[in-house]
Amino acid sequence: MSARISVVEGDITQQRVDAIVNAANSSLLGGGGVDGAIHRAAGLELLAECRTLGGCPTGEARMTRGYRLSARWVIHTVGPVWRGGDHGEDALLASCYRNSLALAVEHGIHSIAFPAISTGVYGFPLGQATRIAVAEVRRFLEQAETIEQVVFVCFGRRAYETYVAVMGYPLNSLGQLKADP
Ligand code: AR6
Repeated sequence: MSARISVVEGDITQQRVDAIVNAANSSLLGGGGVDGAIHRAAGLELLAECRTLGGCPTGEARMTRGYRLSARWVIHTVGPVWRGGDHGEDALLASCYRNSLALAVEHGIHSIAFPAISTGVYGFPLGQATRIAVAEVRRFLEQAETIEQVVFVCFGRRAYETYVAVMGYPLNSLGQLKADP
């Protein structure tokens, strides 16, 4: 099971996978953070296709082509804004992962990369978001045999170390992986 999930530190726009997931807002018309990076790398055709979609509610996902990205597809999902934790944030974040993976299965996607949805501008606490991400992906993969590879792409050392710890990999005193996952 864990052979199908990996954690890397880097930029999601550079991932060589079938689909990358975008942490979008409900307009789907671009923004800052990973959303801005994906739109910049994919080019203006991505925005043009997004305009045809009519937005996306929080917790759901929509798919477009990847245009100038090496990923053929972009799955846009809208994470919850953190409002203290009592506004359904956990369940909404979990549904972002499930709905993104369900779209991937529907479209025959074998490899998919996720950013840490909602943990930037939307303020979701990183540790809690990471536990939800890892649990949902693990659960989904138990019944989705067509997905061969899920990559968690961490932007920066802190996110990387959090994912590695939640995945249960041993780290040495320098915070490096002792062995490949
Ligand atoms: N590759 C991978 N991860 C990245 C990259 C990148 N190139 N750039 C940032 N991250 P955020 P959110 C990480 O703020 O919290 C946008 O304006 C970042 O370090 O991008 O879901 C949208 O339009 C953080 O860990 O998304 C929405 O309005 C994670 O991606 C709003 O932000 C998510 O941070 C969504 O907020």
